[in-house]
Amino acid sequence: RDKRMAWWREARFGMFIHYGLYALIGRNEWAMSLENYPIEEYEKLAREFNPKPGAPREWARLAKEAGMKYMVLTTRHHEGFSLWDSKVNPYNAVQMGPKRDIVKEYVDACREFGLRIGFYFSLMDWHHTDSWRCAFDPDARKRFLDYIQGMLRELMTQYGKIDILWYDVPAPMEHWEGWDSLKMNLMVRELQPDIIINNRSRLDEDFGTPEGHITAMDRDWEACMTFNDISWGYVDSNQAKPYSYTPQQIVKMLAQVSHDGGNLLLNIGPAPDGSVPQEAVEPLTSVGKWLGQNGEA
Ligand code: FUL
Repeated sequence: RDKRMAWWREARFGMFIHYGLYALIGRNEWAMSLENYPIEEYEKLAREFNPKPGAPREWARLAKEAGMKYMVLTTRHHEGFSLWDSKVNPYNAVQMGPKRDIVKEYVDACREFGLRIGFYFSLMDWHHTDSWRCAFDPDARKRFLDYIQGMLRELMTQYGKIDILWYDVPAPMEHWEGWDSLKMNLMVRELQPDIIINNRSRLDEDFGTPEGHITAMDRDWEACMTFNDISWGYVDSNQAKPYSYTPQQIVKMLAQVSHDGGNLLLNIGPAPDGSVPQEAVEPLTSVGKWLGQNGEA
């Protein structure tokens, strides 16, 4: 473990990107659930989803400028829409919407800018028909796990070397055995021997993930924080007030994680066309300059 964790323990600073159909709603990445969207209604968003060419390069360039060392992209959030070319999940960005593999564009951009590559992957899925039934119906559970493991296999084989797997929200099964996480993560490590896995598959694996607060843990840990306070997805300023951090606040968070031995994964929610909101661009650019001047970038 020490060997695979070495780069990560020195990295300190990464960019989290929450990008999906919820960007088009502009309120919260939980909108589908919070606002009770019927599935067919929500699916219509996929038709309008159209990131501008080169958007992932913009994210990577900004991350590099800010002094970040790695990125983690929501390859599929709770809404269930896959940003990659998936055979297992036809609800994806190659078959619908932009007809482009956004994960591939993202991976290429990370490599171009010399950033380590992380995949966020939600276990909970509001779109799949078995997603709740799987908690009590063994047949549904089998179908759902095949679906989850099939998608993971695609992500772990279609894009070359991947550095981080960032699971999220293991609902509805309440125990790792329900998810068959031991087998699932063994498969992941077989396909990606050096990958680092977080603690959200109901198994502890490589690092802890305090969310929305910076609290040291007595193990490897990474605090994730977001520009929009309670939202991780894009917040449209006509609907709600986007919240920003000042460069000073970011530097302070970085000092705190460095002091307490953790990492900071700072989140941006790109706009519907994939561009980074100004509220994030300005402070991140200043932080990069500040770090550069202090010889750390
Ligand atoms: C949470 C999710 O439910 C949020 O939408 C977000 O992705 C955050 C990082 O993790 O648990």
